[in-house]
Amino acid sequence: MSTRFLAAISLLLVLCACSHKDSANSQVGMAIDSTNGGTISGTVILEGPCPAPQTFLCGDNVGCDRASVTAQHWIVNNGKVANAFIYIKDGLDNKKYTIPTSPALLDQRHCVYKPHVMGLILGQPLEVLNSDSTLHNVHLTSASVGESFNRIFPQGMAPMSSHFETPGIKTIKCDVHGWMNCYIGVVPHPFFAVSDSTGHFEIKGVPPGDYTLELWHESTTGSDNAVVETKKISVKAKETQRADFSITAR
Ligand SMILES: [Cu+2]
Repeated sequence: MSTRFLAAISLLLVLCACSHKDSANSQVGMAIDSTNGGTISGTVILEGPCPAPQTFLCGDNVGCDRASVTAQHWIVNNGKVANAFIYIKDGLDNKKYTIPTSPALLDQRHCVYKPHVMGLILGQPLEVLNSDSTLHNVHLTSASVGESFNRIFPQGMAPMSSHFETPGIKTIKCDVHGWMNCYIGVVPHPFFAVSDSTGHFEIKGVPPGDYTLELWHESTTGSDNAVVETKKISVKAKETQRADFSITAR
């Protein structure tokens, strides 16, 4: 066996080993550094009037197990806004983070989606359930080309599993019950949060650095008219950086 042949085989083995290692890394990705990472913490505050809640009568939809539904467009308590989606928009470069294999869960219960606003990491599975004794459909309406779906969801059907191909705010509707909608923020990293009923949100384990933070909140007139606010933020290791948002409803 010639020296040149052995050298070629050795080179091939090294290349194979390297490509295997890269492939493994891209699947695993980075974990959140909960020890040295910083925290972004804030409150979402409503400036100005709150849109009046819209109530829909369930009528013949006995499977909803309720008489009426109040739309979840603006949930505001003492001037603090729930259901705002806050995430790091820029500054993480191309860091790849571990994608959870456990699905993010979206339920249909009493003819509303629970949760109304949620986030997941791009590539993470989405599992949709139907806890109602009635028919729904799950209609993804604001998605990239080739990503939309519209699936019938009868009572008792097994959970539906899906995933997203692109980042962005996705809108899901039920065409059977016109008031049913929800939003899923899909981002390529784990640094996102949804404000709670007190308007509070917190994003932990953020690597030290300078970022653009973005807030998204639905409007009463559709996802094309959503409230979007950005702010620059500097995160330091092990410290909490305050990032309050004041938004106006529409
Ligand atoms: Cu429905």
